[in-house]
Amino acid sequence: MTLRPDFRRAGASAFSLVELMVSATIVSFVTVGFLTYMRYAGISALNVTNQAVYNQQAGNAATLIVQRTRLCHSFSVQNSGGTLVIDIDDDPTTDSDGDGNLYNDPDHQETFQFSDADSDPATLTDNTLSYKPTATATAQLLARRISRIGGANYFAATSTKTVSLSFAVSGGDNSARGQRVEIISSASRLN
Ligand SMILES: [Ca+2]
Ligand SMILES: [Ca+2]
Ligand SMILES: [Ca+2]
Repeated sequence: MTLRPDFRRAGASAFSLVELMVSATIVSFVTVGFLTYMRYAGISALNVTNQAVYNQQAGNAATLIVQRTRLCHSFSVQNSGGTLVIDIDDDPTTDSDGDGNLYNDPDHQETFQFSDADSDPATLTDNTLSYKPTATATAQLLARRISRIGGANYFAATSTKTVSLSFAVSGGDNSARGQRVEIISSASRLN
């Protein structure tokens, strides 16, 4: 007896149309799953990057306010807590106001100001924090999309030496999801 391979059965065991359709469906599911993962991984990475930017922006602004306030010899909170004006003595060897104190001269003023052009706190686009290094200097933008934290004023003098600081910077001006960083701090003058 001679044994021969069954080529007819071998041909019948190749992929059928149904098997091809099932495998194609599985490949489609895997592809869609991978693309979905990549999309949300990209969004997540973007959110992390944006949050870092907001953190840095808010932190830098707060640090500048604290550092400059430490150097002033007096300050005033104006505009219902929206403006902080600090008085700086530029020359400790000169008593420019002639009162016998070398360190209390109003040689120049610096201004930190929270602005809301449309007077609507809910529209964040025009809510800004700016800094003027002198009374006549052009205002520098420190942060955008500012809002209050609760009902607290941005600035509040807690004593003649210390001013409290409270503000939030929110995201949302691009495709990333809404993010927010809150700054609650205080600044004290050393002079
Ligand atoms: Ca002086
Ligand atoms: Ca003086
Ligand atoms: Ca507004």
